[in-house]
Amino acid sequence: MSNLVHSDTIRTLFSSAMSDMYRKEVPQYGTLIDLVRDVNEAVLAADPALKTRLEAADELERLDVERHGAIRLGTAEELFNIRRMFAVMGMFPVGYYDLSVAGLPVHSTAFRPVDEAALARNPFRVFTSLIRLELLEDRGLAEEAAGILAKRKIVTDRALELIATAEKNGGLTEEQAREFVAEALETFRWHSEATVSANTYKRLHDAHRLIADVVSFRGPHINHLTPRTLDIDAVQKGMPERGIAPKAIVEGPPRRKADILLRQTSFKALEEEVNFAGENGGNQGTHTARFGEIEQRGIALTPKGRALYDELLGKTRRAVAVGRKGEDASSYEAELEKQFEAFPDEFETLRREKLAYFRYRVAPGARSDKQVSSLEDLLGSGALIADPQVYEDFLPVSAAGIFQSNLGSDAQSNYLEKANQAAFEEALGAQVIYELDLYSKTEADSLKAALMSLGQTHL
Ligand code: OOG
Ligand code: NI
Repeated sequence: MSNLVHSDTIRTLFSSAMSDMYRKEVPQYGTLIDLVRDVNEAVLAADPALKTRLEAADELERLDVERHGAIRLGTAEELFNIRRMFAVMGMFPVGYYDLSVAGLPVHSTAFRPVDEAALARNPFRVFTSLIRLELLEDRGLAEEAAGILAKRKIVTDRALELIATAEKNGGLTEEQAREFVAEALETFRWHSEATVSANTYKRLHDAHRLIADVVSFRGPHINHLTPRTLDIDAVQKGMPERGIAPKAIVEGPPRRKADILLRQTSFKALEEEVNFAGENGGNQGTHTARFGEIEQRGIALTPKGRALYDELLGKTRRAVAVGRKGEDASSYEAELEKQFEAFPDEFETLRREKLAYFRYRVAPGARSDKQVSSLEDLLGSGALIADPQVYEDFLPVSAAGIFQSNLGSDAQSNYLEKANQAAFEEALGAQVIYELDLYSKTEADSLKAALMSLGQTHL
């Protein structure tokens, strides 16, 4: 069927519809987008070499559309249907994140495009968490919560029909795609009408704020959208000047010359008016869930690089813990910088030491002449270029920090892990893709193609 639109097109329609909706729902998000645009423009103007590199690697165009969002789901069935919904938009579950390490009763994946062309067109991702009622101590409350969740339907009937159509026909027509996006948006909309009474809300909230956030509403409201910046420290600094209160520290690695993985910061959740269910039209209250976040993405690390990252971050966190109100934030930052002196800060070294993933390409105009004896010779001669591969995924410790700060605390804590990937995949109805396989395949394939076109297949 040639009249089907590409899933990338549906994702782009959807991500821009989400952005418009969120801007209306959370005006501070619009302010943040403006700040990020100003910072990105200033960075590119001050660093023409970076601009050239991003342009050559096809990174510049997607910078403005780059966003991720997050939702929290209540049941296995919800996760199952959300997976089917995202598949229509070319987004698949990548990675398993165990947030119980931070004492949070959720585990998560990220729905995102996986192939290179799709990522280059629009990398929109949604960090998706499933609540784990089995980790609640109060079994009675857990059962009550499960009962409330069993009654709601988060995907509209029409969206379910269109999902089935897409599954059957391998896609949607343009008209169907537009209707699908409008229907899908309904799932992520904020509802100020709670489905529970103020009293039930309070009991859920006392058990865990996350539980109240997931269980008390009709659907999994999108809780943030995140633009990508080229200088997160400038955005962190610029937020208070525009009336936005950032969390105490930037999560992830410290500021470096050669950016690695992911750095993230957020502004605190808004207090929103809620109408609780009950007699006489219920009663008013408030709920805090929705916030804004900014990310700066660096190079993806190999298992060896990731092990070094985890080790240095662990050392930092054992040495200094940021308090609830952000106490000790500056000693934490100083410690982080000190620990990460052990992480090479040149892309060249990261490549030689196999700490990070690259994508290879032939230099414009490079010819295949005589055979060379090593890859280093080809790179040295300038015929072959290694571009850093952007890390497209998330980090569990950072994600926990973002969660915490929006649950009202900057406190850092470490708990025992209770990962259960098998249960998560059972609910999902599919296996999650192991993220590092994607980067290593891109590296291997790009190298093979470049060597082929340079006539150096013996390497
Ligand atoms: C998700 C928090 C994690 C990220 O970017 O790591 C996150 C949530 O609060 O639901 O968004
Ligand atoms: Ni996020």
